[in-house]
Amino acid sequence: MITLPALPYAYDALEPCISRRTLALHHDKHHAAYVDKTNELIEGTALAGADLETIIRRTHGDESRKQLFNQAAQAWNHGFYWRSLSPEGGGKPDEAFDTLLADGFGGFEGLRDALVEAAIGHFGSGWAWVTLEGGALRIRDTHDAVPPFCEGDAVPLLCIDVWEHAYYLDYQNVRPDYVKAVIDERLNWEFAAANLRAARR
Ligand code: MN3
Repeated sequence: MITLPALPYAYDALEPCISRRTLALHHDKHHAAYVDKTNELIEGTALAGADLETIIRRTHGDESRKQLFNQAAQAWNHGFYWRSLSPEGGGKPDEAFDTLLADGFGGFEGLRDALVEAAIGHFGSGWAWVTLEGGALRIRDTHDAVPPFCEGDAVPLLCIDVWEHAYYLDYQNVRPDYVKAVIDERLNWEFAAANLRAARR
């Protein structure tokens, strides 16, 4: 049985970047539906009782279980997305990232610009990610529901939901404004630092 994680902040905590209305619908309707459908699909199967990451890894690439993969992956992605944001977010990561940023992107601004470009440039529904791969930082975008750990050894550090439901009420079709507001004012670099420490243990 998969449960819907509570939002780690109040519905209005991310305003004005993300409105109370968007956050309430996104968590209580969209995310909740992915959790509910995952539970329906695993009931009475060998995956009942498995955690989301196990379900995702066991169904990835299996056309006959694509529906379950999509629902479980979206359930996982959204839990990660809520933690990738913070009312006190934005700004720059701490010094744990200095060498990684210098080596991979020539500094924080390089990574920021690459993340903006990936999130804006992704065609259709999907996700933009900051990942750790082979010991280096990388920016990725994935399509529809795919989490980055389904592609090689990518360890996700942060994500941005670029499905229209994440921003349409607040920004209509202007995805770039949503992306820049989230990155510059709400991205939770403390969460990224915790994920980085866990990946290096
Ligand atoms: Mn979403």
